[in-house]
Amino acid sequence: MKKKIIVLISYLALILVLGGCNKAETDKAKPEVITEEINDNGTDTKEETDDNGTDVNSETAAEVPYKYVQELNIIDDNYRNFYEIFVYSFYDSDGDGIGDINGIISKLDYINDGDDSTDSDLGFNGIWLMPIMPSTTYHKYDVKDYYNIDPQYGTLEDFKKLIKECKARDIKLIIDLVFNHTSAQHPWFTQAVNYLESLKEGEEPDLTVCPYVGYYNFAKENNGSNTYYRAGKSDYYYEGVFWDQMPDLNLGNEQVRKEIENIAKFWLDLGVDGFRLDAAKEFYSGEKQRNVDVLKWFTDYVQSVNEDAYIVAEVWEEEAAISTYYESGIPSLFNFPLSQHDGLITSTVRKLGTSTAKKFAKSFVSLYEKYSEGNTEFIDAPFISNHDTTRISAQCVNNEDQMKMAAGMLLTMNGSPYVYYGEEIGMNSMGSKDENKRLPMQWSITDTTGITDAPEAADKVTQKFSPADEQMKNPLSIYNYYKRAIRIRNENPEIARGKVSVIEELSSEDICAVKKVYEGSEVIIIYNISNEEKMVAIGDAGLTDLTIRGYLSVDGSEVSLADNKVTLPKYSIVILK
Ligand SMILES: [Ca+2]
Ligand SMILES: [Ca+2]
Repeated sequence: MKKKIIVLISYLALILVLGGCNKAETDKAKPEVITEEINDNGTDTKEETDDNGTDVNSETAAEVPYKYVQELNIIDDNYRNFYEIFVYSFYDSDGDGIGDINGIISKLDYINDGDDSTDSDLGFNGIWLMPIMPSTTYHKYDVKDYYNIDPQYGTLEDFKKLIKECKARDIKLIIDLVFNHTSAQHPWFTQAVNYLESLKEGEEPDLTVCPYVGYYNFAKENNGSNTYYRAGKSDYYYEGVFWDQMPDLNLGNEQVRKEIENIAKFWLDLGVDGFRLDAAKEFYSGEKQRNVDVLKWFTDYVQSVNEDAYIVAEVWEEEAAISTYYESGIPSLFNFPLSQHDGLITSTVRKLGTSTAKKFAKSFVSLYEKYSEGNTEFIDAPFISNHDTTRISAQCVNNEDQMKMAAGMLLTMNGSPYVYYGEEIGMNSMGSKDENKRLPMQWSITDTTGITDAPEAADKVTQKFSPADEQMKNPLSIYNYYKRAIRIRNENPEIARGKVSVIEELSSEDICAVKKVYEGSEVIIIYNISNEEKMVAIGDAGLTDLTIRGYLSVDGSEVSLADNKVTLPKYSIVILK
């Protein structure tokens, strides 16, 4: 029996529940938590909106058979499964409404508890923290001090504890490092502007008196550019590609490079495993080769400190440009062509345009070939969504089957996939406003402990899918889909590291079949990217004597293999070996 509960926590009620946690913050937009209908297993029954015909109930949920759990086979290298955390919205440990470092520590067991004998975590073995350094904004991409933790998030002592806890779980921890620009309140910038303001008419700046003038891109003319702003009351303008409060650093200045090296060394010495570099395309806007040179210098420096350090950069570009950036020797670049609503994964799942399953395989193999031209050792960094994009729920218009399928495709890609916090429970974003893509992690509706306030400018966004605590109890939830997908990845190192080829004779509009070979070991991955059951005669491709290593299905249906024929339920993925 389904017991339907209408849970509606209004703005006012939420404030009542949170009690004294928010004192001066009552003007902040709170996420309106509305879960339309929840049965006693926590499954969103979605009576009117379910266009998939999924009949999910606790009876079937409790009996989902799965007999393919394998031993974990995790290799200690830079092929990882990363979880991207926006600290502000993740978990609040001290009741001030803002997520913090101690909040992450208290939720590490959710990400990876470091104990293979239990099955209570998601299994991520990498974490990317969005910026944690002192800043003027909620998102903290404008850094005021590169050697500390923003007081909203905690202290360096808290951060050292987080590093220790991550190491105990074999989680690699990388942090966002923003050096295209600083905050306009960084002392380098304020000193430079003060100095320029002090110059007499016609007097030229003397870098031996104020070296910080050389740290930024000051000019006497703005040349009609809309990225140059007047520097205080001085006669000078400065470059701020993103915002007037984010002055761009002059990365050609040797002193600036030395500062950045010192900053990187500081964090590496604390124990971080590497960095995510923000806005690498804007180091020198429009000058690709100079940006490649910056990445090469930074990568060489970081790996001279720690040869195993890992770096991934944001280069929001198409495949040819990304390939060129790989010439820097940087280990990873985000695979933007796969991402977002019109990217390769979501457009294939939704069959947008001329997308087919076969083209999906051919396209990602061709992406890998292109990236290899830049660096044969590249580690792809696939993702579907991040803090700058719409969430997968929006990309798939809340179609749960397609959201799961997209996740399954991501988590069977080569390289180090990145999952943005909350995607594992299908969190919703709304529109293009950034704050609405960075909403509080929905841990629970009934227990508000640790749930953060929304960023101030966020709108009320209805969360369509159940919160984490409910989904964890439901074997057919999005959460449990992610968990199994990551588990399969952690069981089969070929998935991340194997040399890929498309099995053309088995691939079609709805079916995609690939082979991955890693150190002589071969797996076959077959995807049914359609809403119907499909039978694939693998014998037609000469594939015999294979067994099922694991599979993913969206509704608990089993994948079966008999007489060299695989039966794949709608939107399912099987790994054969
Ligand atoms: Ca807090
Ligand atoms: Ca720049």
